[in-house]
Amino acid sequence: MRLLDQLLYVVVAAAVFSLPCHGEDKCAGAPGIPGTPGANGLPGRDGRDGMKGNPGPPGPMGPPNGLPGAPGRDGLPGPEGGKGEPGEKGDRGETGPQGLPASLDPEVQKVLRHLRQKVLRLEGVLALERMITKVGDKILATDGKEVDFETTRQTCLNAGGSVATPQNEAENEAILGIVKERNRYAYLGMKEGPVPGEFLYLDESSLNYTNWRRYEPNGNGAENCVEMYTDGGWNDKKCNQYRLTICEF
Ligand code: MAN
Ligand code: CA
Repeated sequence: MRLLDQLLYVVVAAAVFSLPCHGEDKCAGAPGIPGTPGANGLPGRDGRDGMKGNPGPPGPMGPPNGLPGAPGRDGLPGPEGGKGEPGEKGDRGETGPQGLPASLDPEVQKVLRHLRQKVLRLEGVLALERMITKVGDKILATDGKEVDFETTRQTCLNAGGSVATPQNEAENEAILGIVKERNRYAYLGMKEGPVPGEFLYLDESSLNYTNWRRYEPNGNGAENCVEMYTDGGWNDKKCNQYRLTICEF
């Protein structure tokens, strides 16, 4: 390319040399010979780095008996394990928000009305079948068995009640109804206390109603239990007799 430039130069110069002077007063002199081309400039700056090449092929296999390679990566997680032992009981939580008192809660009252109605219906059925006797807030019932006093006490306790204990005339009459119906004497829920002739309820409190038969109690410490006769009168009696079990609930 540079050679071509020089050649062009020479040709142009020759053409200019050969130009005739067209009879003017003054004629321009012939142009001079162009000077020699200057020396080459300094080399340019280095270009920018090229892009990173692709990774090279794997290297050749190492010699046998070489050192073991680094451990491989972790495998996939295994299946879920079984349920663990229950943890310890946590701390008690904070107190919840204050609710309405049950007496003012219409929902609670509605449930209670329904429950009371159901219980009354069931009691009606049981009374009709003569399985229970209602007197005041008490319910009386017998299993028809005749056993000693301790067994009577245990039977009533196991049933969630206690030995029938007349505390007023109405209760005495209600128990009497069962005694007459079965035509069997029954032990009552009372026992002789430390003072002979003084009888107490089974919780050891004093009697607030009595219906002793004439001349009773007469055991004077030898008859520690109380039975009801078929006329409703009471007699102090030994505790090992077999008497009709009547419980109250
Ligand atoms: C028997 C017993 C006594 C009772 C008298 C009444 O001896 O039952 O407890 O007092 O009869 O006559
Ligand atoms: Ca007696």
